[in-house]
Amino acid sequence: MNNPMNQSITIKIAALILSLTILGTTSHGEEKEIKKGLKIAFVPKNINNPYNVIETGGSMVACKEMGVEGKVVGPSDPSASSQVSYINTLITQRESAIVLAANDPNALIPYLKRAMDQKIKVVTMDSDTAPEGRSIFVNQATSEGIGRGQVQMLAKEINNQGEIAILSATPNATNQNTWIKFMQEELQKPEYKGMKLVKIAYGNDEDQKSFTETQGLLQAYPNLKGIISPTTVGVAAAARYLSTSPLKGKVALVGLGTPNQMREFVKDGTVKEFALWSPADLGYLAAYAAAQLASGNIEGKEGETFTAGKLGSRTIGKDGVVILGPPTVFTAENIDQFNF
Ligand code: RAM
Repeated sequence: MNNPMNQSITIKIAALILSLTILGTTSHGEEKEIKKGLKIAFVPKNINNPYNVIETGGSMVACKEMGVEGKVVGPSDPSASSQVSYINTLITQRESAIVLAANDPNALIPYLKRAMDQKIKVVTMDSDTAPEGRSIFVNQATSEGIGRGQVQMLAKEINNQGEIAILSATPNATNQNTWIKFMQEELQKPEYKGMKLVKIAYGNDEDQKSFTETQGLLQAYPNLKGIISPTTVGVAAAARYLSTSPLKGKVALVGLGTPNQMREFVKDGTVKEFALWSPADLGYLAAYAAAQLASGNIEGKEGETFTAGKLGSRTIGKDGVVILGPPTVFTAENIDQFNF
């Protein structure tokens, strides 16, 4: 029984079983550790848009869960030139990662490349740069689905007939411009031949400018039947304008809005439906992606997977894109179930 030879065989078998178990778990993608001492900075398009506050709020929740030191910095106007000085400062502060909602697809690339050259990981969320400016883009949903979905929503309300306009955010916003491209493609379909896009206006994600632009659209195009506003700031301002105008209920308005900003306009009949994803979950997912990159667990390559706390496992797609999930459509029936 106490034969030392037997004992050594038993120990070797035990070690073998243990190593097989560890290998087994690894090949099934166990939760890889987040490095200690990471510092991640979040730079939204601008800091005074309620959408961005909710989004980066989600990022901070994720940082807390992971034991990461997170902070939010950024300009008050959604322009790329205003984001530059924040990026430069974050490079000097030697952050582990920068998570950015880009106000322009190209203008920030030299600065982001400088960050990446200095081993700072770069992730975009909400609004992308060209792929060479970052390792991962955390997209809210497929851009194609968002863009085409907006046209389909409006078409339903106006029976596929009439002049329509788009009230966008800033002229250079990567996300809105990508969605608009897919809206224009969707409008080429034969079933929409009775709909005509007469104007794309820009409210610059400023409440007052979006309000005035809505007024301008309605005055310039008296036959306008519908507006698509794929920005939470724009759609809320357009709804506020329409809600006190004689055109309330006559000109349809759809878009991407937060339930809390849109609730009163759904209740008073100005707006029938609009869509959005959870901005907090978007910020949360981007924080996990950045921390996993900065921990060396992923590189941003297609097919890699990583875990993102309560959102579970995510796979990186083509061009380093990670998708949050399909948006929710809000109507009078379900809006009170949401509070953000
Ligand atoms: C605004 C911003 C943001 C966009 C949402 C839908 O808050 O432009 O980038 O994703 O709208």
